[in-house]
Amino acid sequence: MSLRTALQLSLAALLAGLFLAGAAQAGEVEVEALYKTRCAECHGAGRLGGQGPALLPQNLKRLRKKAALRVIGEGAVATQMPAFGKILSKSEIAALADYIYTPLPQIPVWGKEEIAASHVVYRPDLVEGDAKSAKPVYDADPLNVFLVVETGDHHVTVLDGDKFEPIRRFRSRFALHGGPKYTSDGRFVYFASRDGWITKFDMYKLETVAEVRAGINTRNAAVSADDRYVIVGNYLPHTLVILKASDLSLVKIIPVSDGKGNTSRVSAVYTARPRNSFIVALKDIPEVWEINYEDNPPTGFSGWVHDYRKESGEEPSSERFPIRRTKVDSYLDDFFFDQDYIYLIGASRDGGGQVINLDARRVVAKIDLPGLPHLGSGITWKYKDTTVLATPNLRTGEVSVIDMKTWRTIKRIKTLGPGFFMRSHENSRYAWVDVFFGPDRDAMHVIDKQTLEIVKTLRPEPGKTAAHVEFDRTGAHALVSIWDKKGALVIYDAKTLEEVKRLPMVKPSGKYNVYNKITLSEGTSH
Ligand code: DHE
Repeated sequence: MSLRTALQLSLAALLAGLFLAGAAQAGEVEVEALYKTRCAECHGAGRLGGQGPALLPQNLKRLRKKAALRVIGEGAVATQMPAFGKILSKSEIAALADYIYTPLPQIPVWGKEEIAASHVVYRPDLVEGDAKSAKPVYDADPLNVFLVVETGDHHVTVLDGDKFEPIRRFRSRFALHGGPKYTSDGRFVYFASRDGWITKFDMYKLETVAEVRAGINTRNAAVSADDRYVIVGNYLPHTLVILKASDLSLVKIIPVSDGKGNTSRVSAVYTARPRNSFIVALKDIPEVWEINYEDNPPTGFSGWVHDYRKESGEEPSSERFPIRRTKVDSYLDDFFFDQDYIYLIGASRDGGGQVINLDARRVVAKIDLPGLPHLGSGITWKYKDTTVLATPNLRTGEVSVIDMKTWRTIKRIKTLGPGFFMRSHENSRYAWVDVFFGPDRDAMHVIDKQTLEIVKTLRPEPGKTAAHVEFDRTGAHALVSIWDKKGALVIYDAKTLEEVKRLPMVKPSGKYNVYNKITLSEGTSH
């Protein structure tokens, strides 16, 4: 364990101790007993989740305590969460809220047995996919279908991308986060929830095939280029979990450690198709990992040594999934690849960007990136005789445009506030960026990719956050989310920038077009 982690844990333990001592002195509620009778059935005896979400500070980070008090008192709409306001006193509700924001004394175990016990195959007949001649159960072009994740009531809408009509709407796991990941032909898709659930869904039959809980607090998941494996990166516990993509059974758990006793959360894991590998950024160890998933990993390739297990003295259970570790200048929170997957462009929490050559295994350039760039939603396009990378910024109201030959910032486009998501399409002259934070969060900027100027600022629904754009297959339409419980999906003509259609939706967060994702369009996230 690193010194920083140790200090954090001791501080957390101290605070937890102070809280418990205070509560005991006040002789108020027996909060553990209260939790057991009122909450454990759905949220798990150990607060690790069950039918309801996990109630740990790490999983609740995005729910303010005030909102938690309200949910306990009033219940949550469109969920099984009942209202306890009439059964429990105000102090009991407050004690429960404090309790669920108190860290557990130690990182809970989520290993082989727990993962296997959570594994369910609902449709064994669909595990391998059925006949190659299989057809979707709907008429729409399966490659121009969108999945729209509606986080307001934890549902997903399958949307016809030609007619912009919903085909099916189904309940998802609680709090999906990150982009769902399609197999290379778009037939299946994998969702990851913040609570660690991975769901495999059949895009033709519109049925859930299998589910497994791969972690307690998960970052994201990726699918191998050969469609054989799904990898899951966790915050809790500090692991990477490799699953068989067909039925989601467990293949391997990789503890994330530097071999010297320091463990780390996973910032994110992505698939690097041309490299037949997964790339992993770590939050607490300044390293990038590359994990090869071929049956016969390249041998004459210098550095393809499973040095983590060698250093840690652990016996390798098999030589599959060798790890190649690259030291980086600081912890990576967020990153982005060039289209050839040779360079990784990373941003760290202390600011600035670094370019890592994945073949040379070293940092080759620094990038001038102020604030907190959100490289995860960076995009690229051809500009004059070069290719540029553009990224919004979570802290400052600007989009940085970087020349990928020289790694110099060639323009900082001022926006009305910090942005979260940026999008374009090969066939569109525009790039779209939201203004996610501040008084102008209902605004959406449209940038001309050749003049690098904002040409229009749309306000799809004044007063409500407009965020996250995705184009249809041909780039003719851009779909914008109105990020509100009484929200909508607003479809624009991508050339005239006029609204074409509006569909009511419940806080639609991201939307993901099958074709753009499986062809790794330069205008979208991968
Ligand atoms: Fe995300 C993607 C990290 C907060 C909505 N977000 C991602 C990815 C990462 C990430 C690493 C890429 C995963 C992938 O697609 O495989 N997100 C983080 C954070 O570190 C951060 C800032 C803090 C946290 O709570 O984890 C964060 N993210 C949020 C939100 O608060 C958002 C706005 C609402 C929510 O649902 O949680 C949010 N993140 C999203 C969305 C994507 C995403 C919609 C997928 C974007 C895409 O188009 O691919």
